[in-house]
Amino acid sequence: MLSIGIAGAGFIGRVHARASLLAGGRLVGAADRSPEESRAAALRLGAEIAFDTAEEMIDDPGIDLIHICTPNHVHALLAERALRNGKHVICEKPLGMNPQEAARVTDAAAASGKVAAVPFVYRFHPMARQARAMIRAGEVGRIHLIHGSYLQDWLSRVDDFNWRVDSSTGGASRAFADIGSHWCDLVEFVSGQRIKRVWALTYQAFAERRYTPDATTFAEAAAEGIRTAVETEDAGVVLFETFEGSVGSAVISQVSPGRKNRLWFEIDGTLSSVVFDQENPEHLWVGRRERIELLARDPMHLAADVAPYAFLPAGHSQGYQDCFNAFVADVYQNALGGQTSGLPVFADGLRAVRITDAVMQSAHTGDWAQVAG
Ligand code: SOE
Repeated sequence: MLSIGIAGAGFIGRVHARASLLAGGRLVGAADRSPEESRAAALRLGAEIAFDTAEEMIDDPGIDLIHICTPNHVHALLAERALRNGKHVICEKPLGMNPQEAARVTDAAAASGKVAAVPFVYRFHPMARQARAMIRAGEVGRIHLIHGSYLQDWLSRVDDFNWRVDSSTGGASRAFADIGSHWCDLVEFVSGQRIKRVWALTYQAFAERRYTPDATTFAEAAAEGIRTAVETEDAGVVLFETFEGSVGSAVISQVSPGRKNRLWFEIDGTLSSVVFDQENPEHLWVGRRERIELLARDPMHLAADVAPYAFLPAGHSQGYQDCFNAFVADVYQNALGGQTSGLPVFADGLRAVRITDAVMQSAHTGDWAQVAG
């Protein structure tokens, strides 16, 4: 049994905690922004010990694996410290505030021999993996186009608040670093292709937002907040070309009313097209000249290496938390010496930071930007 520590107890920290418990982790420690918030976090997550600081928890020899669920600006710092202390690490994206930081922590992970993963959990939707299996089996043919969007609306009002809006805690990019990274990771994982270069525009819905860094609720922020200039983007539109010669586009937005967590892609090939919608993950749309099919997630009819991720019978829907549960279970299995397929590791986290960096470069220069590495 792995002894676990979770740094950060917001929405995603709670998702990690549930997944960890289900994966057989012993939730030994929790840490948050202050000793009193750590005590509240330990209670909320069901951890045995509330550590005054994340650093203290990471240094504790009784902990085997750290989940880093803090604001972005300390991800690399805490991940490097955990690796130096001989811990396995799950670090939320982005892996670093820039490619240099992300590369440094990726190198540290490689040198450590520890499991170091990033929760690109949409890889664990069975029907996304089924699309990948169909592509690998040649059923889609040569890929022409990869396109889609990832749309949310939780920042669509001027008074919506989150630490991600502030570049000092979230980084230079917000919408693309936060969710465009998921979209790119998923379509590269499913298609087996890699983005070579990008041309991008970013968009800001509001030049100012009313928020205060210490507010913990939207209402608080809106009531007490002051109008502050916003440096990060609310949306982005990206064109891209892959090394394999396909072309594609993506619209990334956190200001699209009514879209809650709508990651959607279509991959069109010489033989067929496949469409996956994260908000309706129980099906995969498959288009052919002669007919259209809607494949249901049925463990009896999935590719052999996909079926294990469809752990409920057809009609018993699997969703977002199930993806996290499968991801954490695979990380723990690897940490205990096992082997799994398709685990998103720090090298994938570095790739996401490099793609984000190219998008921001292109948006700034107005030219195409090559994706490093
Ligand atoms: C907010 O945009 C968020 O929670 C992201 O941070 C997650 O990575 C994404 O999976 C859902 O939306």
